[in-house]
Amino acid sequence: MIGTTLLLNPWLTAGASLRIGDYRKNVITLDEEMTPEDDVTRYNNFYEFGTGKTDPARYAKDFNTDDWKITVGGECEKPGEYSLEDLVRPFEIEERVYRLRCVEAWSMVIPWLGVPLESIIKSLQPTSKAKYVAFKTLHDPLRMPGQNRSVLRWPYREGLRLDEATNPLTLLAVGMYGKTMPNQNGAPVRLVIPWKYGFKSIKSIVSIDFVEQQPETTWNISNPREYGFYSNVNPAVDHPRWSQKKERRIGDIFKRKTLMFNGYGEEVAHLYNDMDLRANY
Ligand SMILES: Nc1nc2c(c(=O)[nH]1)N[C@H]1C(S)=C(S)[C@@H](COP(=O)(O)O)O[C@H]1N2
Ligand SMILES: [Mo]
Repeated sequence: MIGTTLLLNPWLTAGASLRIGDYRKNVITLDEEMTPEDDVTRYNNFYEFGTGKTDPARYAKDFNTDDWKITVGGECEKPGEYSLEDLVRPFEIEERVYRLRCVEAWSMVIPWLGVPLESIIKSLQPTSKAKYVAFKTLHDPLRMPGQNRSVLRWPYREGLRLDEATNPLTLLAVGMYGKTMPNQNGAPVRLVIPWKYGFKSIKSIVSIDFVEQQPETTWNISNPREYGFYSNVNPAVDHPRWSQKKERRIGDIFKRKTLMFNGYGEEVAHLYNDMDLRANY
């Protein structure tokens, strides 16, 4: 038994913000300055821990993510309850530097650590009926005090079309800046979908479901006119209450132009060839 224990990758269950030893460095990089780690871990959106930008860092401090489980269900050949390690361990952890563009018109550049979601999905063997993938965040008001208020309908839910979920850019992230995921950034495991507004990148995931119909998503339910299912970064489609043409990179003084698909058009524009991106916002 001791032998088996030693073979386990110790970092995933050992608590947040520990150094990760084995990962492939710089698999995807950017010729833009990285946002300082202090900003990325102190300016957050994570409504489960409060709606203020500094609430998550403060109120998620003692969030315990040991023995994290993910329930996989729906249209796939390998449903079941998995430990995070069992799901992720078969694959090499990659470092990828991506832009993150929040729908609120600020942005960051973050060096994530994670596994392509595509690899995980392949291992779960979706059936031919699977057209979408639905994700849920943990729902536990005792551990997530923000859930005692009904600012959103809990648990936080997100979804992607299967071809978006298996696009090589979509990352199941387990860390950043060479360490495991800080609690306030979505420990121990979250999505990162760099060409979509930040709210699609759901944190602290406890379930993955393969489904036939487009799943309900939290922000879309909360305000369908303001937050669409697709929510691709698009400077040509304004939010009903503000422009999306520009963004403030955290740390900068002047605003910069927002790029179509957040600058990832080469990799993802083909996914939307037949779609009206104004109607399918
Ligand atoms: N479960 C959950 N996931 C979430 C959110 C949230 O409130 N709850 N906020 C989203 C929003 S609006 C953004 S911009 C990003 C912020 O990620 P960061 O705090 O790591 O920068 O997380 C997204 N994922
Ligand atoms: Mo956001």
